[in-house]
Amino acid sequence: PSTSETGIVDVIGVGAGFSGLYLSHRLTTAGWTFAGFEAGPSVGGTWFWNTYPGARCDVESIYYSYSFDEALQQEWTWSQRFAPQAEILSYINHVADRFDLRKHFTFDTRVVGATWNAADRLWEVQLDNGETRRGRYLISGAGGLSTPKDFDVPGLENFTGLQVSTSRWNIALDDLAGKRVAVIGTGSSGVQAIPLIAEVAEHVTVFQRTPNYVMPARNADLPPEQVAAVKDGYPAIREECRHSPGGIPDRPVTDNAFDVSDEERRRRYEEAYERSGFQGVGAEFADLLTDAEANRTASEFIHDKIREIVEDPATAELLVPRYHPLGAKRSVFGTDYYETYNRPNVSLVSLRDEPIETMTANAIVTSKGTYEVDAVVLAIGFDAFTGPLYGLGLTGASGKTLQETWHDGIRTYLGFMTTDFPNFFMVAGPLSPALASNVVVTIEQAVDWIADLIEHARDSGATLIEATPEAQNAWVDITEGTVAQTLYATTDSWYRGSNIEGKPNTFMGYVGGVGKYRRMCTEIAKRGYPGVEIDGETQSRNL
Ligand code: NA7
Repeated sequence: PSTSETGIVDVIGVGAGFSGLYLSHRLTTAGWTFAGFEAGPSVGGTWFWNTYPGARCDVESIYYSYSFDEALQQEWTWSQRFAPQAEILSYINHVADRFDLRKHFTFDTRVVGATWNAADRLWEVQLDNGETRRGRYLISGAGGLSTPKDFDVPGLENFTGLQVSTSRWNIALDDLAGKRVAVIGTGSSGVQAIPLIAEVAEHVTVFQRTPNYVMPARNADLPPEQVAAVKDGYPAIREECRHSPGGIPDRPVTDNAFDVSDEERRRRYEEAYERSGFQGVGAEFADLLTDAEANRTASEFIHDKIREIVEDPATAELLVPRYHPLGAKRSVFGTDYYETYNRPNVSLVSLRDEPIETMTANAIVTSKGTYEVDAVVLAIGFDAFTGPLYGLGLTGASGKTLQETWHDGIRTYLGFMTTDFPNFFMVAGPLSPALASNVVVTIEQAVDWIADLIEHARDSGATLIEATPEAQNAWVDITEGTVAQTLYATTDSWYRGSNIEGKPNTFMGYVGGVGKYRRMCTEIAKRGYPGVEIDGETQSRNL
């Protein structure tokens, strides 16, 4: 039925970033009616909002891009190994124009509520403009890192100087020129921004809570020969990414850290450090993410690099990441990050030694001192995965909200669905490989799998799809069992919600690899969707 006849659209989509745009393309091509809503004024999602200085993706652009259209990947040319935010955003705009996708979305409009109407088998979706829309299916492409964490710095409301956050950057870098700037937070965002802010500011004081392992990104212009070779080989390269552990071409290693001599290990780490990226030091031996002693060799290699680069020994010791093993929290890739601490106008405050007590109109007050500043840059991270999903205000079949349903832990089937929320799907949702992969690969696979499932239902005239609790429990066991074998299990991080007070302690990703995950999902589809109830009929219960 067309929307105009019934007021019911087949699919309501949330978000016009990498997920929502491909979703709109895939579904409308297959004949579904689709109404997308995007909170921002334009396409881009994460790459629309995160415009802070130095913002770029740390997955190489030749891989961090869509693979669904051969002509698109032949025509688009990336300028750098790690394209800056502005270039990724123009790519997304190019895709939106090329496939005429903007017409599927209403911009500046946020989904703020969604209630399952069991009698009519549809979602009633409330928008922040007061309207309600009705859709058979509701599919979230709201992103994993799209809800900024609350600004939980004590006394921030007292500060009257310039205040800006990396995730909603709305000033020019030059607005910080000649100013005394505080940067709070040293995750990927802070690490990318700090060196550039230091170039214009009078002084930068970095307030660091937990030091991270920052490895040199080694960004560079892409030579035309490499671009040509990649384009020639694109279909094969994309296929390799889809079946790889991380969504980038695999660099298989089979030997363990202690299989080689100390000297040989060091030589290998040096080489890996030059190569950089997710296949750098943290991936040089097979057991680095599973064996703490093996990991220590890689972690200490980075510790030594920091001590070599940073001239002031006291500052170097504060920057040495000693609270977690390399890779157990998101690794960070930077450009001149540690070198920046050798500048006379940059200083470091360790919040572990002197926590922030409050702020005044023009200063940050720690337990040990008062730091007068003209501007505060917050780089304090996101309420990952659940932030954007809870923001949709979902109420499921039993009348409970998603937040209530997941109160004791996040539960999904394959990251796509969650029991009690029929006809609701997530692209790159929690317990999918999203957080441990080149997310564009995970997004395309999710959209294709969800589209195939709803087409399968349509073919048999079915209108109700829900994951069974048994299948969901089995998937949660698989994700937990997989992560338990790794050092991720030993470390607090946004990966498991530890950065948000009161958030359930669930590791939010499947870390068994995108290739293995894809095989499981494909097999499930082939076998007629065991674990999924279609029109009240449970498909075979074996996972
Ligand atoms: P992250 O990686 O969550 O980093 C946030 C940083 O801010 C981290 O250093 C935090 O320290 C620090 N933080 C958070 N809250 C506070 C408060 N209240 N006071 C002081 N310091 C604080 O976010 P990013 O935006 O950098 O990166 C997110 C992801 O984007 C990244 O992992 C990539 O996947 C891309 P903590 O470590 O919690 O002690």
